[in-house]
Amino acid sequence: MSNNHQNGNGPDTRVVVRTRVKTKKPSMYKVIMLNDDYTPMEFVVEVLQRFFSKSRDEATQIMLHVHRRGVGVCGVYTFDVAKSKANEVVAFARHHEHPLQCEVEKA
Ligand code: TYC
Repeated sequence: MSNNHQNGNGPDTRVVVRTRVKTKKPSMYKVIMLNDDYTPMEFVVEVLQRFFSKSRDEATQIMLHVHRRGVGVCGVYTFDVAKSKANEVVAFARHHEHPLQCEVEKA
């Protein structure tokens, strides 16, 4: 090929290919807790401390929010961690014969 037509795309043009250097950040997912009429408030507070590392005060605030509004966020995690925590909470509640429910939704 003649001068200034190095790639056949016309004069003084180049094809630039840049390899991706960084990996994408993982999507994040909320663990949502649902209200019900039977699970004791104290049990919900204990769950929030045990599985979501909340202080007693934070756990109480979240529990009261769920009690009043019907739903609340326990924490935000990668998909696998969010699913595991939601499953562990429901299993723990079942073990204690409470109907407490947790769901996972995209943040
Ligand atoms: N509503 C329950 C009660 O009055 C308390 C409760 C709060 C239950 C939050 C579930 O996710 C929940 N005992």
